[in-house]
Amino acid sequence: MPVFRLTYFDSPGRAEPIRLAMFLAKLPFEDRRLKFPEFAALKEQGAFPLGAVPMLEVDGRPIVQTAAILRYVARLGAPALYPSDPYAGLLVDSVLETFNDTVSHLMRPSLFERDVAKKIEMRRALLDGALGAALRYVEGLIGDGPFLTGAELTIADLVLGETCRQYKSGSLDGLSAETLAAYPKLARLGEAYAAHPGITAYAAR
Ligand SMILES: N[C@@H](CCC(=O)N[C@@H](CS)C(=O)NCC(=O)O)C(=O)O
Repeated sequence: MPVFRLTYFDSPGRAEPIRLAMFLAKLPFEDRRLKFPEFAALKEQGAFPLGAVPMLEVDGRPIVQTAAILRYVARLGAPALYPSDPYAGLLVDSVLETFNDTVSHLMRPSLFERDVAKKIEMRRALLDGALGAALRYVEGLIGDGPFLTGAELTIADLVLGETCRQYKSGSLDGLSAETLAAYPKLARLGEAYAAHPGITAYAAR
């Protein structure tokens, strides 16, 4: 097995689904968590191929792009995390792109807004617009549940489950359990995710 080092900030963000997937896949890895000044200094030195993290070093070779890393981890150690059925795989990939690309870009300005009232207003506008559309889209993709493609947890559920957890935690002003209530399949997925034995084992480690 290669030697793995995952580099990210000391926060969940894009890295948490990767940390979870590696835990579920039983792949030992160094969980390197940088404070922002350390990240900035390393970025300046060219440590990150595209200037961003997460970055997974595989036997020292730096690899980036969250969704690609997630699929690699699933292929390597936890096949159930990525469906063998092509259509189910399409749903998983579409959800990953929706969150890693569309939703991340939408959320970015409000993450940097320091005025809480403005932040909440920005998020209200997002829910009325493009973020609401993204959540409705994902809600429409979820079948009989509890997870995106059925009974098995996939890498897309790690992203969706972490999103639900964040909304419910109150850490994102303007996004809450109440927000999720408008998307009942997503809310139910979030509950099934929080109760999944692999996820509770990760939380208790
Ligand atoms: N397409 C990349 C985007 C990575 C990304 O935007 N990372 C952010 C953190 S979530 C970052 O490193 N930002 C700091 C910077 O760009 O200086 C992925 O999916 O992994």
